[in-house]
Amino acid sequence: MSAIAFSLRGKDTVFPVTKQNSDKQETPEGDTKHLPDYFIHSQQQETANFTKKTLFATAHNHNINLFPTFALYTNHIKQGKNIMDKKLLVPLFLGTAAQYALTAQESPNIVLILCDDMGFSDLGCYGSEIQTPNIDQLAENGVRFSQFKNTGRSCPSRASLVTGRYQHEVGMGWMADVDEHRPGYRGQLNKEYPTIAEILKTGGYSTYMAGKWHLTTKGAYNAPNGTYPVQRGFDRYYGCLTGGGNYYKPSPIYNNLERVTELPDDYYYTNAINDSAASFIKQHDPDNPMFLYVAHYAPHLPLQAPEHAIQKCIDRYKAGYDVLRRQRFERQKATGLVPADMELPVHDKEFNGKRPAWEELTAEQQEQWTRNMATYAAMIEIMDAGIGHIVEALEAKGMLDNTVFLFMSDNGASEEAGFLGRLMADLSNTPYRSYKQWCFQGGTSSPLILAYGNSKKNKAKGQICRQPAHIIDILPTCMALGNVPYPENYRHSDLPGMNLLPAIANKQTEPRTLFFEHQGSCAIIEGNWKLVRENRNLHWELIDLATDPFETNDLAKEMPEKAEELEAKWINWAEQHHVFPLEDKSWGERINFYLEKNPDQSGK
Ligand SMILES: [Ca+2]
Repeated sequence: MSAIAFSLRGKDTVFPVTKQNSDKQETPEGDTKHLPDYFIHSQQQETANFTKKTLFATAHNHNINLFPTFALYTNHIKQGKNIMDKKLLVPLFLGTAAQYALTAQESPNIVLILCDDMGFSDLGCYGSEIQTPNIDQLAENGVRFSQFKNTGRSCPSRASLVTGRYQHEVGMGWMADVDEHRPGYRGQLNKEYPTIAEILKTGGYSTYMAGKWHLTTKGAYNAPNGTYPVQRGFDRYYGCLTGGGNYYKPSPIYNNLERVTELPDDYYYTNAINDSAASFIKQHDPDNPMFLYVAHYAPHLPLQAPEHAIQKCIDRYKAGYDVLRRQRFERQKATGLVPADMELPVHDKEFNGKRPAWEELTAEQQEQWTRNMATYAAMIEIMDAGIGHIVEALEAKGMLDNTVFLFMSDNGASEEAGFLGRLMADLSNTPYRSYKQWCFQGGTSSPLILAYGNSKKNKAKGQICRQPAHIIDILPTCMALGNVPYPENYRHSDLPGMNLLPAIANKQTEPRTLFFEHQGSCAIIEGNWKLVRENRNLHWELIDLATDPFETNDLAKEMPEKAEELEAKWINWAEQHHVFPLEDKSWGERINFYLEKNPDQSGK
């Protein structure tokens, strides 16, 4: 089917890409080999020196050995412009929060928290042994989604999150590493489409962002080109334009449009993000509603955490992944996140036909896996603790009762750390198949929690929402929460996503079709049916999600007409969203090819 479809487009040159060889060729987005030069000394040196002195002094005064605190970032942030809009506009908007479970007398503050490469089962409230009490508290006060989907990769998910559109439509069909000068693959956001910050500002919101942006093309990391966070609607920004590559020395870090080139010895990026977010809250004028986007790098590779935090977790991983995976699955069934009558699958397909049992690993492999998994868990627990500080900052400011939190991951857990890494991701993505960057459930499934700070405002407290949701839905949901309509001065008002507030109020949402594509891995979900393929050179698999949510049974040969129907719909979507032509080159070859072809990488 697919071979015919693509040959009609003249795609007769095929470069076979299997999962195995693409693993070797590709490099995760956090790899420092793809980052620009660190420590660019410029006219901002004076600022950097001031910052360093302030950071060291504050750390010393608070007797902190490992982590910078909340206050450390205040001085970073104070150097930025304060352009808060005092006007509070509350335009009419159909389908507002007031109609549904979450109600408020005024536009609520919105805290949108995104983490990076965290699997479906990695939160306590999604079945994990990883201790996430602060996120679990949000889940207890709010609603957990069991069928929330992302795009399977960082840049595309972030593009969809902040624009409410499929990634290719806004120019982020692949990664920020190169501007391919193709409409769907510019490596940054198309300025024709407003961001969530630009939209909410028109409703009187003050807008802040801390963390990983990943929506500016790499060629512009050293020179603001109109696509940096404060150039796309955020009043204030502190964070790294890319993932950062290193939790102790991420790069390139910006404070608004100023490059931050020196960091204290005790710097840890996850804490810097949470502390910056808390600092923005402290400085916020509560006369305006606040939109705060907290974009974590954790628990993306590299595995880096303080030793004491790793040691706190290490004993629980000595049981091995078979026991832990079973325990996670049983908790998911008990909670209602997966059907209670399902059996836990073993995804042998992802291990060349035979996934090893824990007992089959060597003692050295078991020890290494245990250490790696404890480090991964520690990275999530540190993130969770910082989210607790964000909640405390809101409470101290008297803003908590009128704040809505949304928490999610940009894609499923990654198997980029080799064989043992794949066995980690297999646990993280329990019970789903496959990993980050592929369009199977393990790559595109994430927790989604939506909760009011004041649990009394959330009539659906503690419930599981089983209706399908997608990362394109977050923007229209936030618009509905804030009573903010699509700005008249922008084109493209036809948002593809939906407001999720009716779904959490147990109102049945309209049936719809969801689409996926990343590096030739493609999928379409319509009702209970999913058509999915690992890459464009492999056949489509037809899955009945009603009976087989873990994607173990391919029905394509039994139901070819259904498969063809869904494939035709996927092709129609792809043709309308700048997806074609698909690119088969490996990570490095693809970047080099387009760099040579398009010397202008300024993104202007
Ligand atoms: Ca990611």
